[in-house]
Amino acid sequence: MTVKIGVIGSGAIGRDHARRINHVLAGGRIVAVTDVNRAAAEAVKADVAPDAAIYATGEELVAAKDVDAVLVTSWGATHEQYVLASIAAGKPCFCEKPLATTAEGARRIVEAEAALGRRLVQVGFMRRYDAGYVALKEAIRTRTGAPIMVHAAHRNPTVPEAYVTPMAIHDTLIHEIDVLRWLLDDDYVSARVLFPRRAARSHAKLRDPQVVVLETRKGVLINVEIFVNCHYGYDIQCEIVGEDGTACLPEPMAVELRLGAKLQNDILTDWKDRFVAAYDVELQDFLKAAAAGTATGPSSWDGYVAAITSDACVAAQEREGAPVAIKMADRPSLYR
Ligand code: NAI
Ligand code: ISE
Repeated sequence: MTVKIGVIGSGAIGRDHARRINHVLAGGRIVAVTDVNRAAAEAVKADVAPDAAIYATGEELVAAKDVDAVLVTSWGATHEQYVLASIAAGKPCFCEKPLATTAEGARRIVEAEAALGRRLVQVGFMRRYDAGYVALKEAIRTRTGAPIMVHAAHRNPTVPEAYVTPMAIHDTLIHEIDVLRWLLDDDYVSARVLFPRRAARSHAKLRDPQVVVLETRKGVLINVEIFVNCHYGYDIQCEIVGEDGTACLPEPMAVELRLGAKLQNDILTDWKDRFVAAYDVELQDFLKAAAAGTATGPSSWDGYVAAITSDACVAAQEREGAPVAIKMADRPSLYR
């Protein structure tokens, strides 16, 4: 079966996901695109999705008879309305992170899906599909013994001028928030944020870098450095310290060079390249489940937990160094 997909938001990642569905993966076809900037939708149609009809709004696209499933890749603040529309239409929906920009918004999605009683939503937490993180999870299960601490880093070479301090949480740390609770099979109970001196490439509205300390229900202490203007590359690090040993996220494959009296290899500079294979696998998974009229993988509940945790981390930024408690609603049985 070929799942007919509509894409809402055809910017950087919308275009890339449309490309992979039409040109890399099996089982899906882009039949509809919409973007508030019509030129962006037209460019995606011209470049990667020639069969797509262009719709004026996301709501019309969701309602279209020939759209079987929806990809929400517009700006974060618009995700909730399209995910709710997809659930109301009974159509599987892949939503890029964040599921919603407020915990209440994510909760509304959880409640709508739970009321339906069937999973329709997959959130774009692609790291769960990255071969390195999958191997790390297996090492925790079979080799390191129970985890005690996690040391992680999320470094971007640069971010746009409009990127401000809370975005380090909502836009960037959110990947660690999801993947670390999945790796540890645990949940968070508190967050703290510490700031060293501001790096020279930062600006008045961005305190960069910062360190987030998360504590889990099982007593694991996690520290994540977020440094979004690190300049030298896109660098994701994760080390688990367990009872019997440690395990590190593998580096992406890179040719080792001996040049000019130096042993060296290149570091990637773009998230698109760092997680290219993971994006392929997550969307292949989405197509497979959508063909059966459902969704698997990171759920609305995971999106809700990420939203609650993000809010606590932003509150912790404002209370520099002081802990902020993280409290969840009860988990509906659909997500147990
Ligand atoms: P972008 O700005 O390049 O593209 C977003 C597009 O959505 C723009 O073309 C904009 O005109 C359109 N748009 C905004 N509101 C809309 C609406 N109501 N209806 C239709 N179109 C609308 O942004 P980018 O980088 O593609 O990010 C999009 C989403 O994907 C964000 O939520 C972001 O957090 C997420 N993302 C996820 C990544 C990952 O690693 N999983 C990587 C990059 C982005
Ligand atoms: C971007 O939106 C992403 O999701 C990337 O994976 C992340 O590394 C980056 O910091 C975000 O801005």
